[in-house]
Amino acid sequence: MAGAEAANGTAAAAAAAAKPAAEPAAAAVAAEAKAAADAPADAATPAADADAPAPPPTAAAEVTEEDKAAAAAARKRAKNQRKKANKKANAAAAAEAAASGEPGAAGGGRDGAAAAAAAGGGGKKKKSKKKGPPGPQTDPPTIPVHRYFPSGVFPEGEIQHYRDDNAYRTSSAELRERERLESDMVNTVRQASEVHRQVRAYMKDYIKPGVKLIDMCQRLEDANRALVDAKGLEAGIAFPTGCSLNHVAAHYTPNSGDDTVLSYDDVMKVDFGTQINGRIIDCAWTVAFNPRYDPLVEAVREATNAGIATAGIDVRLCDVGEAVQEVMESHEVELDGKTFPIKCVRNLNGHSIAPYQIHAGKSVPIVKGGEATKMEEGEFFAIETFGSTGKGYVREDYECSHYMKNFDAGHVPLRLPRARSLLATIDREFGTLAFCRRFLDRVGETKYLMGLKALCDAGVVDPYPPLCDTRGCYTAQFEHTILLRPTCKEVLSRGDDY
Ligand SMILES: [Co+2]
Repeated sequence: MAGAEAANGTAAAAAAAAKPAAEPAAAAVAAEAKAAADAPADAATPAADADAPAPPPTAAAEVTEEDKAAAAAARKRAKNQRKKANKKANAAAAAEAAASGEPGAAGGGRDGAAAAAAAGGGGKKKKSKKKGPPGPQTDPPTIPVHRYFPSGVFPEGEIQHYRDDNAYRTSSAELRERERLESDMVNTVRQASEVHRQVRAYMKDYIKPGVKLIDMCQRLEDANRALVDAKGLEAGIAFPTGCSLNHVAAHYTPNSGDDTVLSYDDVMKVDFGTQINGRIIDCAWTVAFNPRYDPLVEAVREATNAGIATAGIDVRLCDVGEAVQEVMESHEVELDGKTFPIKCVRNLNGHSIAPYQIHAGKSVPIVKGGEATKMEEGEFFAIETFGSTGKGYVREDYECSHYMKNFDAGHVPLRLPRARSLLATIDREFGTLAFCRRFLDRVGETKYLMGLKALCDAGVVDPYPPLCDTRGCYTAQFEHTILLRPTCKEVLSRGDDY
């Protein structure tokens, strides 16, 4: 999820003005949608001290080679399983098209081998029993990731060592001891990371031109819930699935009735989150089928990695921004015979993360000239960068889908009964985590737009409308969640994909 520059009153006004032309034909009443856009979009990101409910420290858990191997094997099994399922589906479709009745799904020896490999790991295990190792992952996924880690220890992310004045941290026994106190919490967030990796691996086989975005989001969210073993606010989706297209950089997810279909020439940012005990993994990548966008996508991937490489304890936020911009703007992309410089989207940024708080107060700029505030030991950051062929500046536009309770809003008296009951639902289902209209639909809320508007007007809930650069341009994003451990920087959400 993107951090947008705070206090953007002008953007809200512009969005409201641009509204009528821009409304997608959703079920929403135009007046209600406009009202939502009129609500204060002022992102007063408070510096909240967020050491909320951390689990008590217990024995330190170490990731063994065995655990890593188990994780790799589980991923491989899942991949084989997906490949096999896809082949079967393709073969079945082909057979159907030929109307010959010949299934032809037996395929070659390779298919058989894949099937054997997929089944092999599990042997004759039954997944009906809670005990014992599970069989291969199903398609769609239904077996929680933790069942593949019977030790309860989840794989470490990518480790990057601190440099210069902080190089001593790598081998400090004292700091290592301090780290052990947090090992349960870190293991929890690693579990969320593993879920994120497996959800995206599953979705990468599914996301194709022609898919309806609302179906894609549904599938991704179902997979996320199943793999994390969702349970109320204890474990589940951390925020709505962003699938912003082209000049829309962030905060778009379909509302009900939105029939947008992904096309071969779209550039889509898939931004989704997983949380366990409020520990959020916020991680995103860019999907583009047409290879003409490769230079744009690569520029942003490199820029995000430059930001990650620069981040560290005592590093000034402005220095991360400068490093990102340096890399991003060393790239260009040619589209339709015209060369575009790739610009950083200067009013989008990364952000610190705290328990149940996606934007915890510190912004990580992606251009130079930002704040000199320093990153600190123990902090989580979402390092995310956005590149654009447009102006490199976003404003709010289109119908709003994303909302979130204001983390610092205390008790606010509400007169409207519908607002009060909606707030009760929000408190129960999402707490201070971000949600979207589809999530309200799914928990049985109907005709909630007026109540939602009242909550926004009262400042209890903030709307987060889509953030858009100029029409006709393309934007890309990559994002990872990192932890500044005492002895090293851990890129929690790193996978073999990005
Ligand atoms: Co984010």
